[in-house]
Amino acid sequence: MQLDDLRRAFLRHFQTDPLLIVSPGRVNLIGEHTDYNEGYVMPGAIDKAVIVAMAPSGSDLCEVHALNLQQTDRFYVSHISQGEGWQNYVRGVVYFMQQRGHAVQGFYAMIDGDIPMGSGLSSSAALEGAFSFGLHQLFGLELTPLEMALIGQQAEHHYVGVRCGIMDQYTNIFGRRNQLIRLDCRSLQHVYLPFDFPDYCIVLCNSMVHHSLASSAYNERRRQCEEGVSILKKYHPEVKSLRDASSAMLHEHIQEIPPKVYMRCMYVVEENERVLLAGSCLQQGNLEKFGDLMYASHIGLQKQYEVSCEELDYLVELTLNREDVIGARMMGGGFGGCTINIVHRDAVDDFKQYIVSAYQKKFHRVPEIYVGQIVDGVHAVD
Ligand code: GAF
Repeated sequence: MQLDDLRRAFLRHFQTDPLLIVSPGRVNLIGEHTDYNEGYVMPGAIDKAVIVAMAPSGSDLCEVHALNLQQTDRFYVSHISQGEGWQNYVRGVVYFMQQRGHAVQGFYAMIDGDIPMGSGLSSSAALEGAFSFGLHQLFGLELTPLEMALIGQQAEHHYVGVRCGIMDQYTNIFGRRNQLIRLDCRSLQHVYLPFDFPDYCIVLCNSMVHHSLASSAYNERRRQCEEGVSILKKYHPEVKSLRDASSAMLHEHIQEIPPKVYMRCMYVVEENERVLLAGSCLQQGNLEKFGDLMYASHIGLQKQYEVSCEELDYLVELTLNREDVIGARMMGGGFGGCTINIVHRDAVDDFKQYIVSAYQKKFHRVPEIYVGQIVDGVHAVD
């Protein structure tokens, strides 16, 4: 549904003109599972978005329609409790806005958009961002952009139950057209790095699988990283998170660190180094080297962090003998969703056909392929 259709549907249903919010999903070029280890990431907002129409209800009531799912949620700002599924992204945001002292009032909302769910493009952060930004606009609240991102993350931790890092919410708020965000997840400071290569584009291959263990495995990885830190800390008190660890330190304590935990931690330490290197490659225009780092990241996610799956591995493997692909890797939390690829612009059509036919032959499932543009973060439209 386009914005104008959403505006009309809202007007028909609620008899009032809405504020319209466009809230993008994200891609991440490199730096996976580093955010909750206070490390580095390199994401950007993409041109697939959640769109939300909203207006004050004039009372305590919040009524939210999810058009794609044909579901409605109703709750009162004075009595917010956990709901089910997608409802928690909205309820959680409203709850934590209030907790931070912002006077949110009742509202009507309609949600639509084109971010495929479970694709690893973070439709959840887009939904959170749409509401934290939208309600801030609607009620003239005084939230800083960083606070909006943190509210989304709190909703995710305490209402949804995934102990995610800050990357997705941050990107949704701070995204900027044709720029990647190199974010330091400890200081929450970022620099923008131009990603504007006329000959290359970002292509996403959606495996169309979403394994159900994703959120429990995510929390387990996080716990394993914390276990690694608690062992290193005994000998290196300066280690507050894996951001402060080195491969030499890990190696030094290999006897004491359980093997799985060791592998997870080593991956994170190496991935942080890759992000920093990848930033220099971008600044020097060295896409070849950048692509090599993407492949190395995938191998780490597959073999050390063990968050990939057969389908994602195959999608990456398919690119290895193609000269028109600079780099490819699984993206996001893992266990399904998309791979991200940097592909020569002239070869995109051929690349699509090749991937679709090979993947379909092997898994009897048609992957969806998107060419992504890096766009601005969440914003209101007229
Ligand atoms: C998910 C999480 F939400 C992010 O915070 C991040 O950890 C990512 O997985 C893995 O890099 O998208």
